Amino acid sequence: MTITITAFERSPDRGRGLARDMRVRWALEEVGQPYEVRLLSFEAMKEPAHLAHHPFGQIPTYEEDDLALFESGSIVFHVAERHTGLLPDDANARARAITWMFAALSTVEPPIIDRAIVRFQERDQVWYEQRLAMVDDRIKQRLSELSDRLGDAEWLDGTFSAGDLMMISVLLRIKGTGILEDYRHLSAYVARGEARPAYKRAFAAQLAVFTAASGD
Ligand code: GTB
Repeated sequence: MTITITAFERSPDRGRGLARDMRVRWALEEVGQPYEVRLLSFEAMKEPAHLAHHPFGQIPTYEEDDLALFESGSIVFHVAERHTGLLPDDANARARAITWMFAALSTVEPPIIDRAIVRFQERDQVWYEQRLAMVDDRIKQRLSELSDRLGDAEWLDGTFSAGDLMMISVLLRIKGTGILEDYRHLSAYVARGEARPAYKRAFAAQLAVFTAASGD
């Protein structure tokens, strides 16, 4: 079985591990599955060959024999289901871990993405500051609720799971903004994720792509 994922040929995050191939790489590293990477330019992402795998012309995609998937959440879920290490065996614990994956993607990530859109696409608008403050308040509301739930536990529900992998991946997008840093339990939680050997291997692999592309 050969697994191939797609990633940016030159990531706009300059190798900071924020593009969504990172969460797929991390999942594959956690379960010990080797993978290959097909690097794509922005132009290639919109060409028919890639659109056949991803209707929206984005990365990441995932190919395994005759299976082709898109959407990082679906890909991580697939990896977690097919291999041991990211979902508990107990049916109820498994359902809760999957719930945390959905929570990360559909409840916590949207305001975090809104913030990036405001900062990069709406900066020239007269209402920029007001809108940014509004979006930041929404993020803080979610972080506060998440922090209350996590408390000083190591992971969201017992042992590390795909739910943690996805939640930490989402939170990393606001690391260094000062927002995450106001929540010490969440900052420590993210740091625990980053300290995992699988995360480090995935991070190094995506950074190597950027370094090679920029000739650094
Ligand atoms: N919901 C999809 C998923 O989870 O897989 C979203 C996929 C997505 O947004 N892909 C982005 C993409 O292909 C790359 S990761 N964009 C090109 C396009 O839409 O044409 C998003 C991303 C991009 C850049 C940074 N950054 O520079 O920090 C972070 C995250």
